Amino acid sequence: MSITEQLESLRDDGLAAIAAADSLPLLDAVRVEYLGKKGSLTGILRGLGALPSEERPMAGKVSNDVRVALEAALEVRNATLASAAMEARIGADAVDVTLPGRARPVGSRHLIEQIRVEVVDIFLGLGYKIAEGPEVELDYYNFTALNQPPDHPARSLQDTFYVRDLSGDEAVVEGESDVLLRTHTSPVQMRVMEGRKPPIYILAPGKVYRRDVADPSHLPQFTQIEGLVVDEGITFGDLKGTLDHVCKAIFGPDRRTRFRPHFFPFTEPSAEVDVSCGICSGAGCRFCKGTGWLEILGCGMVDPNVFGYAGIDPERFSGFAFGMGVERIAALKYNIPDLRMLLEGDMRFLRQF
Ligand code: 2NL
Repeated sequence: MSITEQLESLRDDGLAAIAAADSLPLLDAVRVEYLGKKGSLTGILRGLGALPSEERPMAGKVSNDVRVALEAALEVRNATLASAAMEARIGADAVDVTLPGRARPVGSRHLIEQIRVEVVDIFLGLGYKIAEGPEVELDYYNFTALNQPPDHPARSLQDTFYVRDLSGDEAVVEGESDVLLRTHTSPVQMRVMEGRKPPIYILAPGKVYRRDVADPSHLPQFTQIEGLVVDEGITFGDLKGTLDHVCKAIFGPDRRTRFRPHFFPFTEPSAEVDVSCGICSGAGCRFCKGTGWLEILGCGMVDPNVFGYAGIDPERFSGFAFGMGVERIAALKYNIPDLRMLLEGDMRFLRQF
């Protein structure tokens, strides 16, 4: 095979290899194979000097033509592959702005919290201040100061979570601890009365604890809202007017209230308040067990003994107090058959509110 034929064969192989290279690294490998320092064309060029002198000019021209042809083909192929690679990168990174977004679940206030805020707002509108206190309380503020002396049945171990010191520093005999989880928020109000002079218009919302097994109408931990007014000349009429307004604000202006005599150790006289049934408007139905009424809170005039513990002169001041369970109000307002549903965290239930 003449040198010209060798060069033309090399050119054809090279052009075919360039056309077949389908990526930039492969194309570069082809370039090195033919035009690199140890490439096949370079090898031939080096051998030109050994040719007879009459063949050299022709061989020099043809090899130069082959080099130019290969370089031109490499350049064209390189441009094609580079733009294809760029297209691929752009395609892979592309953001499809027409895709629907991923919806994030939106949170909302738990029903208990909604009602707590609603009731708090009603009392803020009447000029009351919010008071808070510890959930781990002294027996004195939870019971004794509220007219429940140490032998009072409501203090029973059965009803109260007593807190024991397990550090070993102070051995507390079971049943003799004076620290407990508050069973109502009344101790908050005792502390306020002890700490400042009337007039007092306060609302004490918060968690309370009772040693109950959870069932449809009881929870071992629930949310209570208590209120306390102490001023000169406060009467049972003020109590009735205030709570009637509050019940209408919570349940709606068409609801009526009634006050039934009751007993609490810390108020005298005491009453339970019923609101007319929202299902039958008072006619009697299954929801109100045929009575036409739903019990929603307890209240009364502060017992003079309680004022005595608080250092308030019962001859000069009088007052009323009340307490309601937020979970119970939620259940009545939304027809919830079992208080435990409020604590289970089932979103299918909670999302309704
Ligand atoms: C109920 C009844 C009530 C009170 C709470 C109270 C607080 C002080 C003084 C006097 Cl500091 N009374 N609180 C009074 C009557 C009833 O709650 O059924 N709660 C769920």
